[in-house]
Amino acid sequence: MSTLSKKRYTITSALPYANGPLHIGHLAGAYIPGDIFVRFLRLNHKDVVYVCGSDEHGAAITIKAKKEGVTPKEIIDKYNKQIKDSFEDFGISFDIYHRTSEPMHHQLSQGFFLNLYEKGEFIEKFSEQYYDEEFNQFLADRYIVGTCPHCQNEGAYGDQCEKCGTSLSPTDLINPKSTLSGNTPILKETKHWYLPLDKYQPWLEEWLIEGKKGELKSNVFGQCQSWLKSGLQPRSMTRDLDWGVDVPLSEAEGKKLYVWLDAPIGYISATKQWAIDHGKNWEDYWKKAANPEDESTLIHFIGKDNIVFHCIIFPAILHAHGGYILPDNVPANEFLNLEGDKLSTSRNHAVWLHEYLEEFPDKQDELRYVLTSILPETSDSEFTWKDFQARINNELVAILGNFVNRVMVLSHKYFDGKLLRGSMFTAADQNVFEELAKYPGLIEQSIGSYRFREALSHFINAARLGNKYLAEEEPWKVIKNDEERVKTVLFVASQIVANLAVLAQPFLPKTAIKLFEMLNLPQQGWDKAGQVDLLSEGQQLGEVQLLFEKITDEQVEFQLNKLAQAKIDNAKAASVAAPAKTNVTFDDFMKLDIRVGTILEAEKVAKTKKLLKLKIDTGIDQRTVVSGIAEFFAPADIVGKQVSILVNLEPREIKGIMSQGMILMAEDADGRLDFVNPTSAIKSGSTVR
Ligand code: B3M
Ligand code: ZN
Repeated sequence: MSTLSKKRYTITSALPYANGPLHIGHLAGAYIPGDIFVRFLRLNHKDVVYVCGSDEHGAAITIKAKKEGVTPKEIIDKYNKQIKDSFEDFGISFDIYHRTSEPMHHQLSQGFFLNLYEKGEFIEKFSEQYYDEEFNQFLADRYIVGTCPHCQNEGAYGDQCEKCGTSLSPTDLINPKSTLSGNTPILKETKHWYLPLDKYQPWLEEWLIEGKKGELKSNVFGQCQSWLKSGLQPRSMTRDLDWGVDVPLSEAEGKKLYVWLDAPIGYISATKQWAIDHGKNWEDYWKKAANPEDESTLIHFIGKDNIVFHCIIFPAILHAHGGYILPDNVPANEFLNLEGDKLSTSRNHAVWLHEYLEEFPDKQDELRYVLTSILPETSDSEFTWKDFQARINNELVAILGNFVNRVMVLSHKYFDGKLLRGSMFTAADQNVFEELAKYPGLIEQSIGSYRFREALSHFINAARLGNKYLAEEEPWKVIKNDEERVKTVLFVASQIVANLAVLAQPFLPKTAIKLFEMLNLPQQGWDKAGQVDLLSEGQQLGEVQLLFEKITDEQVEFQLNKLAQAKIDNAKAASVAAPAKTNVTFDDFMKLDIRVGTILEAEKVAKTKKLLKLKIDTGIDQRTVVSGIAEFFAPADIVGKQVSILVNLEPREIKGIMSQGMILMAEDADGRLDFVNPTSAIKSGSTVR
């Protein structure tokens, strides 16, 4: 049975962490695809609930709160509102936007935990976990970073490497560091409750690998396959944290549920709240039914970094609990890049939705259009402002906008906006109707297989068809000698506009509304798409409205400058001096014997890029020092220069040369070096204190 032929749907888009504003990468990942899909289902009169909400727990929130010096509650309230507004502005049509901080969600998550606990599903285990002694805190998830053992990414988190997508445990990290203090953590014992994913592995293989082969997108299937291949491990479902859902066991006081246990349950609690608000039964959308035909079809729209949680961990939880439906599909997108670089919140390399709306008010559909046409469906893709301009100017303005505008303006000019049938349809008219009738099916097929870029290109091709028809029929010329024919041409062209209004609805909701208004036609469902009698003879068209405007070079320039400025600001911020190291005693300092020396000889160390071999007069003796300054100083330029040299550093062998001491260098944040030396000549061997 095709994905689109079911009767009921439960559609989710990933719950964004309420710890910062949204950018275009979010929209392109989980929200535009989800929204197009849902709008399409609604147009087909399906019983559908589309849920989302803020993910308000976990280290993502507490770390941000600490950074801003406010409480986690202040963070979630602030960003929940901002995120919710952005979604609304861009027409992401959730039936409910919930919050995981709601008491109802806490209860439901605790209920899930207790259900599994009482069935004896968890493994209870004392184990050694990383602990930050300075902050008196266990370090899980985003509180700990280190090198990923799979891809060597140095910024992998304690629960996941966002670069290769692998799910990790803190103890998997190479060279772990606390993100609180930057220190290397110690190990300390603590008790946690583990979900035995290894136990569910055979079931997962059957359900996911055998059951969904050919159904899951290949990027999703591939990731799942490789995790299962490397063997699943038990995963802790509890954390030592002070923010989150309490573990509902008296012996677990002070512990919280793992955020990735409670967050997906957020989809269910959101549905529950929506059902309460709308007199529905939430179980219809989540529970198995006696007759599988009656069960809802569950689809999760997410970004690729969330695949493991939606394809493996959450299904395992639902399976262990029992009674729940499982995801039918998880059409995850890859990542969107921006102007040749990864989108980055911390480096402010992003197009923020709230800023876009200030700079381009009323251009929400334009951004939806551009992002849909570059969705990272099968591999990473890239947003550039030049491309944004080109797609809007050459497609939305030149094709869709131009066609609609000509039809409307000519109809008003020649016939006061009244639709008249005129003479008989010609072969060209029949032909264009036949062509037009193909598009709804094409779009449906693309949407049903989660190929939204392709679906959008069918839509714009339908507009192209209209443009071509008009260009060939040339009503502005024909009007001079055959008014009846012009009536017919504009009648046919208006039917095309009406079809475009129907077809635009999943992609460009605001534009679709404008089109219906211009036609004086109520909104139509998908069953009307492809029909060529949506408008009847005598129909009075509404007023001409401007659909799209060109994006100017100045606007592009402005955006590019803004990104360039962010780069500069970022570099400046990065060059702020590192905080002082911990204090040392005066006695410790006095142990260092630093002297003024003079460089007598300098030469490059063979086969190295950075090293110079220096002969230095220390006043005490003449000695050899190997120093990593070759990238900044040519040997010939530094002979005779005075330097500060630590003379009682233990000799070390570097590239086969015994280095006796170390010369002191000043180094800036960009790694540039300079000597630390007296401003006037002073006798070699003078002490530096
Ligand atoms: N909050 C993670 C993310 O934004 C996350 C998704 C939860 S979906 C249940 O990447
Ligand atoms: Zn990795």
